Amino acid sequence: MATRDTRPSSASPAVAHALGDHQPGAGKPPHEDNAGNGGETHQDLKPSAAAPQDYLTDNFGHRIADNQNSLRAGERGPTLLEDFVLREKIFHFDHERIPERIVHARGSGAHGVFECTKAIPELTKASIFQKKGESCPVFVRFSTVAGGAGSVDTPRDVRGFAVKFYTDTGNWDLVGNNIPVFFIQDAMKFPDLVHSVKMEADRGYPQAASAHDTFWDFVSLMPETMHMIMWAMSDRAIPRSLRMMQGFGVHTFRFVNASGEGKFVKFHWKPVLGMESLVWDEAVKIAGADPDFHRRDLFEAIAAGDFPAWDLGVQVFDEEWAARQPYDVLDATKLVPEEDIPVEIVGRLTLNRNVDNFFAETEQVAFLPSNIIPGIDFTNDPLLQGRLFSYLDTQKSRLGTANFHQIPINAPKCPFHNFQRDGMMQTLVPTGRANYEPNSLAEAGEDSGPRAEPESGFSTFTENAERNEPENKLRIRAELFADHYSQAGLFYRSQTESEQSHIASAIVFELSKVALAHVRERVISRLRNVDETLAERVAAGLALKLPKKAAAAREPVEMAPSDALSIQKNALETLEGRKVGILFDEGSDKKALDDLKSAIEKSGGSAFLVAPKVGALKLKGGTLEADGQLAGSPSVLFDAVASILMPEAAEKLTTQAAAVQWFMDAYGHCKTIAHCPGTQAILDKAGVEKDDGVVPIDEFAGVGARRHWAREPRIRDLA
Ligand code: HDD
Repeated sequence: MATRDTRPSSASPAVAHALGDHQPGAGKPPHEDNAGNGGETHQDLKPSAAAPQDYLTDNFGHRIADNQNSLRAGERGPTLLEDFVLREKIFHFDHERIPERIVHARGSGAHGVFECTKAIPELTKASIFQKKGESCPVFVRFSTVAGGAGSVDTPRDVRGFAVKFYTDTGNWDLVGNNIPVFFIQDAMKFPDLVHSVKMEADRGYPQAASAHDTFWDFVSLMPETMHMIMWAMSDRAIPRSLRMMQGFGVHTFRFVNASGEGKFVKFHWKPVLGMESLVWDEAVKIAGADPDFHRRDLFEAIAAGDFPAWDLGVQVFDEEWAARQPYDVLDATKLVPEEDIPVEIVGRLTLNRNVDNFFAETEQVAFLPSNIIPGIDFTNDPLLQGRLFSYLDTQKSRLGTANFHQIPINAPKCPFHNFQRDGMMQTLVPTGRANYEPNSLAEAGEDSGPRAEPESGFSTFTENAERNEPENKLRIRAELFADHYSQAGLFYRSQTESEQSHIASAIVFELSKVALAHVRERVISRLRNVDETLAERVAAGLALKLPKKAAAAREPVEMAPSDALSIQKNALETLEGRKVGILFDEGSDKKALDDLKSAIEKSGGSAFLVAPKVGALKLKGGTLEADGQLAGSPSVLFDAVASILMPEAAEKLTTQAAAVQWFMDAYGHCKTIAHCPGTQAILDKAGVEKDDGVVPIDEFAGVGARRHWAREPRIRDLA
């Protein structure tokens, strides 16, 4: 088998002589052979003592003598077709890309571990929930939905939250989002939804944005989207970090215990670092300052040993309870309020290892909602049922072969054996003749292969009232699916005043990008069913007259507000996992900087030093190098900012737009600004007014990195 080793090699032209096989002009070091390039391209060669695996080879194991020059007929002649080294290299390069995911193309992944923290054998026989302390490896991929693989990390969008548990009874893929409901109720509408939100078909834009005609046209005609629209227009859709967002299995699934009893279950991921979101203006600026903001944040946190973690919670209920609710639990546009069915924490997910290779792991990972294990089962949610087909199908088109399960990131970590054989890119080498069943080859002393096992094998839950209904074949939705507004209103009314204004403003922003007047109007006419005040705010924000209220297929019902749905009501007062930017310049007090940095680190945060120049600057009490240059480290990249500046330095910085903007943005994004008295000149220039979040350095610890939302109405007009 070919050794694929691409480690960089150390230089020694002498080896080429020893090998004697470089050409043309054997006898001269290869870099002197580079006719026409002034000898500037030089070959990076191994010393003669190098082990065989250190040599560069082609894919069939032939050692390569020259990795710089193609084979040509003479010094200035044409390149020869016989150059198999060149042809193989270019051939492989030409095929490096595989089709990107049709949705969720942009993603970031990491390895980790899931540990059961509370055994629940009475609810499920799933092996990972049988014993406290039981654990299994996991791979998680977070993603945005609408943009292509190279798009930015911070658009307003839903985030995918897909977890692959490699359990001892096979892989379980919980392919969820950071929002507990979905836009549509039936998989039949998925291609339409996705077409509408992606770049418009004729013009090829906008990329990674829902603020355009076709999306809102679809939304305005599909009132079942309204609940998810509330979430997508809320701060949930602009998370500060992948480490600081919740995750949800979305659908109602089933738990089945060892006695065969089934209960409904909904899965929740609760971030240990708490929830945190960006301000819209900040998200837009981050897209320019660091398009990889979330990917970098996740990678760096794991690399630094700050392993992000989530608690796995379950909401469990039975069919009788479900039947009494004013919504249908099989409808993916509905949630079950935590106040009605509390979330019970049963496990913890910790991401503790970055991928070794982005393509091999994050790009090739294939999640399948159909991957479940004994103890967990599907329900008749029509969206889930459609997904069970779609993901298997898409993997074949993306990864090119029915053997995609053999790619290491997709293969289970428990044994797997069956009678499936052959196919493109088959990498397993099964032995023996038994590739069918039943067979009696054992009687001839041969290996007869594996057999089905009714006891521990997966068996579908059957005592299911939903499945015992008359078996008419109907293209129809259940009655309660027609209530499109009650939970949209529940979400809106559960938010703080500040969060409500963010939702209203986001809808105004998106609709202001919609050129079709009738679409704007129709959206507002639907919003009147969600909440009259929201509809009024949006109409006023667009300077439109409030249109007639849209007819509702089913009159909404009043639901008690749920605090669990608000980010701000659940904000943690912590510096943990948060990043503080500290601005300094020549003459700043080094001791004060060191003290501040260590206080931040002691509280679990990280400090990032910013200065106009990154090289060693002379400070009072020593020299210091910055982590980032001011122009490349805008304050949008930090959760809070601090500055320690001499008055002269601050005065000088008042002429630097990057410095003024640094404070202006931190203030505008409602962040804590801790400063020394010397900074005042630049604060004045940036229009920073004193408030709860603008504090002297020594009060920083008490205020931390939380946002100061009360400041916002003074800074911008919100709808
Ligand atoms: Fe989906 C990818 C989540 C409905 C069809 N979906 C995909 C990913 C996530 C979700 C997180 C990315 C997985 C990864 O990181 O590789 N999708 C959801 C959720 C849904 C949902 C939470 C509703 C509750 N999806 C949904 C429907 C269909 C699809 C109704 C089709 C009928 N989804 C796909 C897909 C993708 C996908 C086209 C693209 C790439 C892939 O599957 O592997 O098959």
